[in-house]
Amino acid sequence: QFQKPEDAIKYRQSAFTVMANHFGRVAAMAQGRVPFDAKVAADNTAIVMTMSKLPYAGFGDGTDKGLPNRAKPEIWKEQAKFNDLASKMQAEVVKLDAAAKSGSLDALKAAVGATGGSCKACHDDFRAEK
Ligand code: ASC
Repeated sequence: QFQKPEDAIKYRQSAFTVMANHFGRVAAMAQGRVPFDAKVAADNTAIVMTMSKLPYAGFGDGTDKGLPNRAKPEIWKEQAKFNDLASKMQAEVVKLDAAAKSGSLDALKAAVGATGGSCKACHDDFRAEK
C-alpha cells in the first residue's frame, strides 16, 4: 500500500489536513463565525466522516520516522490506547454527521464540541509539540 515510510507519513498527514479543513468549516458555523447553512454543514461533515477513516492506515510499523512529523513513539508502544482514541473520534464524527443532517444548529454545536474533544484527547497523549 505504501512504498516507503515517507509515503505513509505524507498520506496520514494529508488525510488529517483535509479532515481538519472540513471540520473547521463546520466548527466556524457552530461558533457563529460563518452563517449557519445546514446543507453546507452536512456536505462538510460527510467529508469529515470519510476522511476520519483514512489516516490510520498510515501508522504502520516503521512509519515513526522518515519525514518531519509529530507522531510520538507512544503510538507504537500503546497501540490499543491509540486505536481506542481513533475509534472514539470516528464515533463522534458519525454523531457529528447525524447532527448536521438533523438541521439543528444546537445539535451541531454540541457535536462539534464533542468531536473537537475527541481530536484533542489523542493529541494530548500522542502528538508532539511543534
Ligand atoms: C480542529 C483541529 C483539531 C481539533 C482540536 C480540538 O479544528 O484541527 O485538531 O479541532 O483543535 O481541540
